[in-house]
Amino acid sequence: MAPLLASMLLAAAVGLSSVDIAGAAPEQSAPVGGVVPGLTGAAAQEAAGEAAVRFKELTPARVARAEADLHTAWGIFFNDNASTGLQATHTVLNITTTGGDFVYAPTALPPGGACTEMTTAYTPTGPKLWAWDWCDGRDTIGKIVNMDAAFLNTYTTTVNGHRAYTMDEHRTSVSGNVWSVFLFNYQTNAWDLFYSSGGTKDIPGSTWDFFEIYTTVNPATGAGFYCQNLAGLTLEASAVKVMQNGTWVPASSSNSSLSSPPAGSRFDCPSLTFTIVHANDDWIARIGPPAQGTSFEAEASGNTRGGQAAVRSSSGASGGALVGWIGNGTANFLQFNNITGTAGAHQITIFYASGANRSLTISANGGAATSVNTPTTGGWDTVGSVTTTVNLNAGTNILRIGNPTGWAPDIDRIMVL
Ligand SMILES: [Ca+2]
Repeated sequence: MAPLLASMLLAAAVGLSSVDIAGAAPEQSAPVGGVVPGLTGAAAQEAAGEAAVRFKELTPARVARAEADLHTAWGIFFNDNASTGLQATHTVLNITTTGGDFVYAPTALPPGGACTEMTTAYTPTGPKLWAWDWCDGRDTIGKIVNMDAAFLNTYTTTVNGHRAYTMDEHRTSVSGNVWSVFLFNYQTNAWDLFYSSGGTKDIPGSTWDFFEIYTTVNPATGAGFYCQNLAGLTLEASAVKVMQNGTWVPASSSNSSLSSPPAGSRFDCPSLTFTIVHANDDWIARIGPPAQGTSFEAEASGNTRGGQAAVRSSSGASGGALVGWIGNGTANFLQFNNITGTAGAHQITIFYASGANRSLTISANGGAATSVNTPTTGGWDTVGSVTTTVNLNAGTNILRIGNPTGWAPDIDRIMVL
């Protein structure tokens, strides 16, 4: 008993210090910070409203009513009930649904007797994140937050081109089976506590449920209302990990199972597609075609590379090359000379590789420079991305990337929308 207890305590203790996520991810050694602001108790129930009622009524009888009011879902089921934690990075969309539809993408209930199921919900009253408490018969929403501007500014960053938050739920005390959920605070670089609960879990199973809907078909379109609400948008969940024997390991076919990606029509949305980017820890749902941008390689011969800035080969980069030695003074810069666009604000996605937390500045046509944080991507040949907005003129534009005070990351390409 003693060695087992010791290993469990060790697992709980290292839960926040052994984090290892590739890409634009939280610091591995980030400390525990403050508490995520949000509603609890009766106010949480009130704020969730019908969204919570529907979720709770997920019973065989309800599913049998599928034709009139469809519920369906798809996700990972973990094999290992001895796990003591679950981590994942989840997209956040600014979506308000119509027609009474709800989309949960995803919900996360770790294996191993976890008390809390984190639910990312798109509802008729906007996007919300809440913690279901399934222990000791509470079966209630323990805490809820609106994923509004304040939330986005604090708890999200750009991961793989999408705005996303990172959660970590793990057992924080073996005694009493206490589980705590943390969100990574990108302002303080600490893990803020979202919710904590203990006791005995009283619902069966555990899952990381990527996409779950309650929808009604809109007669005007023949598809679920949500299908129109999310048209053209992408949901991604990456870096899904479970803690096994005290170590975070990616969700994989050896520790979890799933069926083949279902057809969108099963979800009353024929334009919905599911992609397993990497089994089983990286998933994408997309409704309709992705936004089409124009891509410009950093190493293209028509660009100007000032000072020490130079092309280098990189196996992970688009075109096999990127431009390094940018910044650390204004002389070392990368300049795109032929960016064509329409007048006005354009979304620019910068693809870069960096083995360290850095930043860059970007300016258009000699105008004021905007500073953009570029967190480590986990290596100098690992490409990640950040998205910013730049005002362009009609016709040809010049975009300069630099960093007057420190080194910038190595730039692979930019994509202009
Ligand atoms: Ca490139």
